[in-house]
Amino acid sequence: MAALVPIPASQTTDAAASPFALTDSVRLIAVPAARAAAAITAAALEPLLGRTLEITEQPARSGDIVLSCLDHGEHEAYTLTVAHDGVQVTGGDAAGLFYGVQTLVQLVAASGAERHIAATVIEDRPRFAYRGVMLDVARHFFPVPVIERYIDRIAALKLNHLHLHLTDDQGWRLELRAHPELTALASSTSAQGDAGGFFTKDDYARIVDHAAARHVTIVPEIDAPSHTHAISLAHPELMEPIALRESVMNVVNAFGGGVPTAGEPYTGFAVGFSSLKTRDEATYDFLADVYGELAGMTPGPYLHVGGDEALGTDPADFADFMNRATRIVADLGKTPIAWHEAGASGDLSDDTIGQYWGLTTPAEGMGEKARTFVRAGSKVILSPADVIYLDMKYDADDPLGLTWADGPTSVEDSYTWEPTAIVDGIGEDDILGIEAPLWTETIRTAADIDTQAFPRVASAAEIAWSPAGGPERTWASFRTRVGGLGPLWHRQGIGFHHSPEIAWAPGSGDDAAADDRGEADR
Ligand code: TNX
Repeated sequence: MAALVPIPASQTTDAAASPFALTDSVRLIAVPAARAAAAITAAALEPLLGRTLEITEQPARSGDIVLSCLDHGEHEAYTLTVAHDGVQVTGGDAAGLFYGVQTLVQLVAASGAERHIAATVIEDRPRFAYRGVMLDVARHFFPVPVIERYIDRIAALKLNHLHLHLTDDQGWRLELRAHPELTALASSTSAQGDAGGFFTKDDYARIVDHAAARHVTIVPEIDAPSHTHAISLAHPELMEPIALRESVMNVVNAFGGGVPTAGEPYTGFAVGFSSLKTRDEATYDFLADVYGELAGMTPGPYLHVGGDEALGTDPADFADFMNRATRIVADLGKTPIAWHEAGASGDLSDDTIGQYWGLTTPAEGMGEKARTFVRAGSKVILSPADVIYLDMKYDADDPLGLTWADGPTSVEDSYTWEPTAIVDGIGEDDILGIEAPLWTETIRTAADIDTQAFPRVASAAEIAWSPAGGPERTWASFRTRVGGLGPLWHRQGIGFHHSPEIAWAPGSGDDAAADDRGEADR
């Protein structure tokens, strides 16, 4: 059976039936509603086939690939039927067809020199509605083409949300008409003293459109009240004095980057030293402007207000701040998302979604904070840092990445956890989904993103999409199936980490990486 990731909800294969042969006469048949999917199918299949594919509305002939879409079917679900005389992909809706096409691309990629695909019937639908990744463009900035490529690659794994961490101590990365001084004064550097950058409003619109065409929703985050040192470069009057607590100095001593200093860009890794003035109305006027303009630029339902690691903010002030910030967002017609610490605030907008970033075994109090969102009638997104943080090292001696979250995090670690087993009292129906964040303190280039994300982002995709407990939902199966994607990823130019844990198929490239790791004689 071909290697599919994420593994479908159900697949039956008749080993005795003749396979489908992808011959030179294959055409793509698509009704107008399936045109977008047909173009994506053609773009994905043509490099594999080495020729262009005809797309037509003509009645199908034997041997064609037929793409169609139900009028009122199940959101994101699809059926894919492969028989000797043709292939049919039927989406419950346009998103479902898009996912069916991604499955077809994996089947074709695995079809070998003979281009034979075994007869099969796949009926598939996601486990969780929210299947996300986060990219921190504040610690290091990445331009639009890099973001678009990441969107393409995650969408191919049936992930459907990209959370952009747009602001932090190290930079403000989104141009706003109401406050152009933020990007003018606070975007020119990144962590480690690297060059910065920002998205213009046009850039952001391009990202949103590119994502929408691949059924990916952009979730923008303006982190506050801490992680806000960049704001101080443009609006020192909104900021409390820098709080140089012991934990800040420990990070400064371990990683360098200097002591955070008022009026100067920060390029180190310390957290929790900055805070907006939470008792000053000017802060809320500023946030109302920022959220208002951002909401207008963002067609998706969510706006992330941050709320993590406000270590220098008084707890009562933090609570008041989060209560007000989530209400401003809700009043704009958006659903607020906040990191789980905000669960302690007591009077958040009821619809606020909590994002849990503790470990798979919650430390004291963390589970309780996450449960408050559920008690208010809302849901949580799970990002347990010790298994899904893509910025953790794979191995202790990796040049990239951090280790604070019980790292290193092997590919097996990233795969072998169950969302309903993390926080007591947070079960299947309380979980909106899962998200794999990539914080970028040590991640400086597009190639670094590839290395850290692939293959572990495929673990996140399978946990988010595939039903728990299926016969193939095992590490033994996954390490072979992901290995089967190696040649496709290699052809697509993804510089994935050739982890020795994975059974990479021939053609996955970069055998030298295995040699470097002393795996040559395996
Ligand atoms: C914790 S997790 C952070 C980030 C860092 C990350 C590094 C969370 C909500 N905050 O500020 O970048 O660790 O792994």
